[in-house]
Amino acid sequence: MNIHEKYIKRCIELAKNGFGTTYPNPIVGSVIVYEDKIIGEGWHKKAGEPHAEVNAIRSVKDKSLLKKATIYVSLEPCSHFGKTPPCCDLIIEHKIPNVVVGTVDPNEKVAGKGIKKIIESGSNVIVGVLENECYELNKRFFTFHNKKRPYIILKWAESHDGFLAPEKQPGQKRQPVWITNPYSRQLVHKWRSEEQAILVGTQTAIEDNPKLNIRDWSGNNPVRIVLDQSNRIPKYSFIFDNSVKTIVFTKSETALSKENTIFEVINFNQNIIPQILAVLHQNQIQSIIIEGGSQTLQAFIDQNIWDEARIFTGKITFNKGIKAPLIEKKNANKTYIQNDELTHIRNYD
Ligand code: AOF
Ligand code: ZN
Repeated sequence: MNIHEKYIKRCIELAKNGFGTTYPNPIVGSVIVYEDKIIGEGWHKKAGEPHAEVNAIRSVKDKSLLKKATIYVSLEPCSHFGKTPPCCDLIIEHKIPNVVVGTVDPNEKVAGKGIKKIIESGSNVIVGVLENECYELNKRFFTFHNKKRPYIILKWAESHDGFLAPEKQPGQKRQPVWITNPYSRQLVHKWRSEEQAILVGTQTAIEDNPKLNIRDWSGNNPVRIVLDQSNRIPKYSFIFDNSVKTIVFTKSETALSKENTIFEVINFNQNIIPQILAVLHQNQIQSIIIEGGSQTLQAFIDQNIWDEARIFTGKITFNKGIKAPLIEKKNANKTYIQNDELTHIRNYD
């Protein structure tokens, strides 16, 4: 690891302090170095509040050292007047001669303009130090700006023999059978708290009557998203209890939105995934966790529109039932939560 990587790594560590509180902004960290010593540090804490560079510059006691220092930032210094003034102007104002940037800002309002302005002021700029790590740090923000859709996480739990649920007895309602242990289930609630939306298909909404909230963790409930082409989900379902913002995708023009429950009409005769993602993008939703069922998950996999899959495999076997989605397990990484196997797959396509 070279010296620049060492300090960008520190920026990444600092940035992580902002995880969960900066939305819709990215998490960003910054350090200021003089003679191989850190003389200032900062990170972006909350949207509307100062950016990482501002906090780092403010933390430097002897401001005269800035003229001889290097500022490291995990993301390109901004060039626009947003909720706060441009960071590139502040760097130029303090005459900081060296700037090292992790990665370019994908936000169209910035996208290289901050770097350009600093170079034009006469400072040295290095871009792309630990670039992949800096990208991964804000994978939701980057996907949202670059692909104009939320970052998509697929999640499911399957039995040891590859089923999502056992076969239903004729004439009976499907009884829920837990595949994972309580620790894995709590982890799923933590995951829900980390994303802006959660989506399930019609079948899952009808058969499981899920609440899709974060009972076993603290934090924000994600926006609930449900597909209900022909308004088949019973109106007394938890999904319609108005307790959390909910978006229902339907084909019916007659459905009426109310309070927290918004009906969005889309064309079910065409591919619905791009239409759903466009609405989510308009709603500034930067990430979504898709929790089933099999058909919905498979549709995203088949169209290769997903970024990450998190698959639990339990010890239980069902012999027959609803088949788990089929996914290619490349770039997979396995961990264990007691006896549950957890496979993480990252899709870089
Ligand atoms: C930086 N440093 O720490 C962050 C940046 O509305 P504003 O003024 O907060 O600007 C938000 C945008 O600024 C955000 O979309 C992203 O492009 C950039 N975030 N830039 O120089 C930071 N958080
Ligand atoms: Zn800024």
